[in-house]
This record gives sequence, C-alpha cells and structure tokens, in this order.
Amino acid sequence: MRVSLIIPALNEADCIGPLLAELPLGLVDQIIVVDNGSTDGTGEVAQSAGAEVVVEERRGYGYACTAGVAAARGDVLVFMDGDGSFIPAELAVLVQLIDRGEADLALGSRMLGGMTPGAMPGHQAFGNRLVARLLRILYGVHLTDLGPFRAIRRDLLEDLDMRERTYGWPVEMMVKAARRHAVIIEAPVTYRPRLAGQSKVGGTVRGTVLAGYRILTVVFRYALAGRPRPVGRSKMA
Ligand SMILES: Nc1nc2c(ncn2[C@@H]2O[C@H](COP(=O)(O)OP(=O)(O)OP(=O)(O)O)[C@@H](O)[C@H]2O)c(=O)[nH]1
Ligand SMILES: [Mg+2]
Repeated sequence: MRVSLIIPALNEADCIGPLLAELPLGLVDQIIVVDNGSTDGTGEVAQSAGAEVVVEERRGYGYACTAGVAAARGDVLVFMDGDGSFIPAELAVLVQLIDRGEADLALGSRMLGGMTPGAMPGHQAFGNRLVARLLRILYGVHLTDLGPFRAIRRDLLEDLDMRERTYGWPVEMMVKAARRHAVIIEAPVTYRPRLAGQSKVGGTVRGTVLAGYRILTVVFRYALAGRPRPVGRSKMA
C-alpha cells in the first residue's frame, strides 16, 4: 500500500524543517505539507526539506487537510501536525494497523502513549476526555483521545463525504467512521511540546473556544442524523 503523509501547517517555519528531518527514510511514499496561508515562509522551508507543498489560502485545519487529500496519491493517508509535537517514526504503527487490515482508521492516542509534562494544557486534556466520553455514549466507540495524528484508508475517507472545514474536521472523521461501523483502533503515540513557534488552538483562548464549539456541534449533529450505510468490508486489503 502506498502511504501519503499530509501535514497541515500554519506558520510553522521553525518547526517544519527539523520535523521533516526526523522522518525516517522509506516510511512514506509522499510527503505533503499544506501551507495554510503562512506568512513566515513555511512553504519554502518545507519545499527545501523535500516535501511537496500545497498552498491552501482559506484558513482552517479542515481546509488544509482537504487540500492535502486532493493532492495525495496514497492508499493510506496519514495526518500529522506540523509543529513537531508528534514523533514521525511512530506513524509506522498506525500504517501497519491499516496495512494488515486490522483497522480502517488508526488513531494515535496520547493518553495511551504518554505526554511530556506541559505538552497539553489542562483544559485541552479535560475537553478531550469529555468528548471521548460523549463519543462512547452517542456512537459506542471506546476511545481515549481525539488526536490529530492518525491514518485512514483513502477509500473510506472519500466515502465519508467530509463537510467540516475547520476545527471540526478530525472529529467528523471519527464520528462518521463510527456511524459506518468502520474498525477504529487506537495506538499509543508520544506527545511533546511543539518544537518552536506559537500555538493556534489549545494554547489560545480563541482557538480553544472555536475548536470546542465546532467539535461539540459535530458530535451532536451526527448523533441525531439517520443511520448511514455500513462501510464496505470487501474493500479491505
Ligand atoms: N488552528 C489551525 N491550525 C492549523 C491551520 N492550518 C494548519 N494548522 C496546523 O494544525 C496543527 C495544530 O495546531 P497547533 O497550533 O499545534 O494547536 P495545538 O496543538 O492545540 O497547540 P500547541 O499546544 O501549541 O501545539 C499545526 O500543525 C498547525 O500549523 C489553521 O487554519 N488553523
Ligand atoms: Mg500542536
């Protein structure tokens, strides 16, 4: 299976070079950095570090991921933040779960993997736990985290008809996959503080409020919607 790594990045010029340098050779077939309207030269740095750069001017994590998916050629798509808070080599475990047919969506869990103290602000950890509990009650999935570091079968993602374009994108993927009875498995991943630069979500009041609002909207919206068709298991490798 071919693997595309998609890295949404907004003003991560000081992180993206060291992050790409940390990615072991041969682990993925395509590296896409989606420059989400950065003003600090993130795109240029990513390009000189060997990544394909896709420019998406419309601000939003979901816009960036959507543009990355459109440019991806892989059968397995991996999403990872561009701030260096995840260890790129750990994507191998996520990809393996998909490759072996053990999961349709493999989620990196920071709760299972461990966090450097201070890597995640308290309110973000609380919010993650709360939403994970809601996902269990409303969708019957047992998860410990809402991590953005994840791998998914491309054909499943295309079937999900993703609508969110900002902070709700990652949880929309989880909720819609759960509604399709896709196999969702968590694997431990490490979480550390961003390598440099500034937080856009958890470390800001604006990011926290907007993300919380979008995430909860998505969680409740699809809980009330009608049943979708289950995922086609015959497509599994
Ligand atoms: N919020 C946000 N993030 C974006 C956007 N486009 C790309 N990103 C990337 O999404 C990832 C997550 O954003 P972070 O700022 O690290 O959010 P966070 O992890 O809650 O905050 P930290 O604790 O500082 O790491 C980073 O790689 C961003 O560069 C966007 O439009 N909005
Ligand atoms: Mg971060």
